[in-house]
Amino acid sequence: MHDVDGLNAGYASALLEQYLENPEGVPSEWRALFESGASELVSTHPGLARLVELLQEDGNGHVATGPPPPPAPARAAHAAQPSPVEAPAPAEAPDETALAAVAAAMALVTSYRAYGHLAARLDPLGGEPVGDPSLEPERREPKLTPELQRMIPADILGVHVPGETLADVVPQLHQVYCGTSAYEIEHISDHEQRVWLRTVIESRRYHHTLDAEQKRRLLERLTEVEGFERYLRRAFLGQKQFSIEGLDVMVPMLDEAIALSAEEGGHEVVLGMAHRGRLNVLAHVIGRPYDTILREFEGERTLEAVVADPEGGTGDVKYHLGAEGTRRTAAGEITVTLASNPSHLEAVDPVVEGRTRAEQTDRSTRTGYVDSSVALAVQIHGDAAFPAQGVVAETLNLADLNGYSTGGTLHVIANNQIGFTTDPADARSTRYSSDLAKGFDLPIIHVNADDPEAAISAVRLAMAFRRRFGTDVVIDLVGYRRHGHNEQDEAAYTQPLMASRIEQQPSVREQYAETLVDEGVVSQEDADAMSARVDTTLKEAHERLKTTFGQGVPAVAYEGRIPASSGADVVTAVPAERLRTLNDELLRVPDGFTVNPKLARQLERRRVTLDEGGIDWGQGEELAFASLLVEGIPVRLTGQDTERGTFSHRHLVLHDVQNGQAYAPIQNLREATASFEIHNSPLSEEACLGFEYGYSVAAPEALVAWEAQFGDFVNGAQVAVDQFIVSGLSKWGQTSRLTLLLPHGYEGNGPEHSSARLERFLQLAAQENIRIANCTTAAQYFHLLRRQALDPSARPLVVTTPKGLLRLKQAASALTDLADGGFRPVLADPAADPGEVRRLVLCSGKIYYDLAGHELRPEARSVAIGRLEQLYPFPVADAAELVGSFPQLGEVVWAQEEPQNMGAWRAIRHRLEESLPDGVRLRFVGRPWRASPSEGYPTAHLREQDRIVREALST
Ligand SMILES: Cc1ncc(C[n+]2csc(CCOP(=O)(O)OP(=O)(O)O)c2C)c(N)n1
Repeated sequence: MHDVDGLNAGYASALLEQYLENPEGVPSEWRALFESGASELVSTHPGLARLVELLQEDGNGHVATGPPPPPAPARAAHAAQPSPVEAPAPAEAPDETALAAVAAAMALVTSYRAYGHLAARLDPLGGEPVGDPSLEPERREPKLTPELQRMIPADILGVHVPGETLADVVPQLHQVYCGTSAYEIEHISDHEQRVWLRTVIESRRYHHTLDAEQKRRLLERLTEVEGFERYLRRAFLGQKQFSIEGLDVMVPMLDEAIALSAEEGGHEVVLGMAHRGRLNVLAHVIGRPYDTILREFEGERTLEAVVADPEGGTGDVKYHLGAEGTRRTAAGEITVTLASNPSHLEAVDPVVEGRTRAEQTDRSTRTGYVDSSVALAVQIHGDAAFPAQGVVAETLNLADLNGYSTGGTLHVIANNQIGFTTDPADARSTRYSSDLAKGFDLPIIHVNADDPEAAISAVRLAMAFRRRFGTDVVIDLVGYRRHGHNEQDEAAYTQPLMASRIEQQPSVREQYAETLVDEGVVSQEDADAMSARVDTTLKEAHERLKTTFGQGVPAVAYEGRIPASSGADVVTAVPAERLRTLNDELLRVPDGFTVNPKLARQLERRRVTLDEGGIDWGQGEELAFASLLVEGIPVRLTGQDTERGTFSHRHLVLHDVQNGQAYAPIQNLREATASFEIHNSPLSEEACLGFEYGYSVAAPEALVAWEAQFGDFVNGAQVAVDQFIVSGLSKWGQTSRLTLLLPHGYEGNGPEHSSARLERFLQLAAQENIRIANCTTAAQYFHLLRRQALDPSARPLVVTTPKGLLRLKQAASALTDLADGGFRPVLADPAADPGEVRRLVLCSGKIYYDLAGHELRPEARSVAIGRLEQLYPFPVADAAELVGSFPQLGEVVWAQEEPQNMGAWRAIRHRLEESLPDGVRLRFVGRPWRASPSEGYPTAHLREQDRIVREALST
């Protein structure tokens, strides 16, 4: 039996607590002790011994038990009944009674920690909390009557609130866990995090007590926030402003997060948010002058105020625009960036993470050095959007991954208890908007938005948690929406009771002013004067603005806008000697590192290809990357299974067969002066592509590439493509050199492993917003990648990449192809005799090899086969030159594998027509109009492929 002589009270109570939480979690001898009887334990613990004495004095140790009262009725629509209270059987002997009472007390403490939030006063509109029977001492078994509570010593309970006995502790726990702040922490699987959170929450370590000056400043801030919205509403009746009112405290909360980030040495805060309160954040958190915002409102009324975009962009509505500002804090200056975002709620989440990660990464080192204290990501979510938009979950899943972590994001749910006109009961299947975050082990702090001091404390706790554990944390800021969804909506149509309740609700500024007047911190006159000052400032800014009308408005200079270029002047060839050196290094592993022998044989082939030819796709790619690294251009490549490559063609990361250790020769090039980041991504498209977009925007000097497993899957990231990649330049003047690698080609693998939906990218291409290429040789790919990295004009690039061609001999290249020349947007037919050619078959991508290798090809001497390697911007001059090089030309055939309603045809048909000399016909050959991209049966595929090629070549 266990020797309990050395038993220490704290240890015993910790074990008992653990035992009550999870009996299997304590050592077996202790379990036996707890289960077998209490006397030994009681005799060793002074607190327990004292309790036994008290019980004995109280009358033989009998504790009132009796049947538990009936459960409280559920008061919320989706109130789930908590698990029944478990308590030990009634005890007779004082020892056992003592232990049972302590167990009940501990279970009560545990309930406060786990379910206290259910009884918290979180709703500023006074909604009653659902409560929980497990929080009621008298429903415990044995009943924790006030008398018994006074007998149970606090020190045995492992709590961090002050008090001598349970009777002192209960109200303290109630205040901590059921006040205007509440916590969900008990789901966290990391014991250290759980214990840390309990300790700091109960000891109120981050509970911020403001001095008089701080209170006054907070009131001033709330006055500015409210005054701004009120002024806009008065001056621009009915214009959309998506007022923050009801969640006003969000602004001082952001102030606090920014100040704390600066204190921790941060130099940037990257903020993502939707429409709600955005103008207020722009004005007060980013520091955009009032007149610039007022100008946009005026712009809706008078063209005089409109800023024409000099480069033909569409611009965007004012509550989507990003901005950057510098904030002065006690710890120094810090940059605050608000990311531009589309209407698509939460789509900006991964973009913010990518931007933050780029800010945190030093790209001058081999693998990139990430310091998460440098930048902080802050995401503000809507309460309807957070649980319902899948990209939120995808983004949360990035948080702790090697290639994606930003060391903890501060999430704030701007919870106004409504989504447009939709009530929570129709918006989510969970109790709280924040519940998704529980699955990611994140602590959740709920706070009533009408208690500004509690809201500030929530930020302090959240930031301390981030600093300590480097993981995400969620604040669910529970407020309301003072007006309709926007200023044109009438909330009373759909939520009449809530709307009339809100009408009665004094604003947070009014309430706080009253509190401070009561506390003697400010006088009512002071508080009124604050409001008047804010109003005057806005009026004056507005008047000043009006005097500028008609004077010609200076055009907004879009930061980062770089005019497009053809990239023709960029030198992409690399001297042969340098390529040889790099190639040798790419094949080098440290002594003692054992490469898989089968793979080693494949890699060895790469040694001879520089002399003998046969540089394949993977080798061309790694030589492009390596050559950039020694030129000081950082590269980041991510995607599903990208380290090896979906088609096992890349192998940039090797794994020692003996010990599994990974080694990437490309991260160990002697002369590299920039980082090579490579990561297998999680199985997400939307968040991963959004992340890389954000990264590429913040790292304009780097080549950032994202690879789809198959191109077909990129449409899972369609929002990132439509709303950011192709339109960001036009809307926000924001572009990048993000590169999408999309495996594409008809090889009989069915409707979902054939098409990257080239047609969609072509449809979205305009005003030189992106580049689209579909190249056919390793050398073309090599030059394309280098051009993309080196072109001073940045644009996203979409590359449809091959599968079968990865190893096709004819698609491989020789060293001279890399060492000379550059990317060619059009490839002519080397075998054709121009004088003889009557038909030009033009195609793009893999079908070229089907045509060139077909049995009919040698006979078809009047046919030339040209390749369009760049589809957008359409190479007008090169295409015209090719067409014009055949004097006898009678027709041009556009041949494609894709159905007629897909592929490149419909987007480039007019381009081809424009390039045709008089009398030359244009004809389409390919799959007919189809609802699905390709056949599901390999034999049907082969037949169709053969038909297309025959039709193109038959004369
Ligand atoms: C992906 C997407 N679907 C639908 C909408 C249309 N919409 C705009 S605001 C809104 C309600 C959002 O509610 P919530 O997330 O709670 O934010 P709130 O407006 O209440 O601040 C909806 C459905 C949208 N913007 N984005």
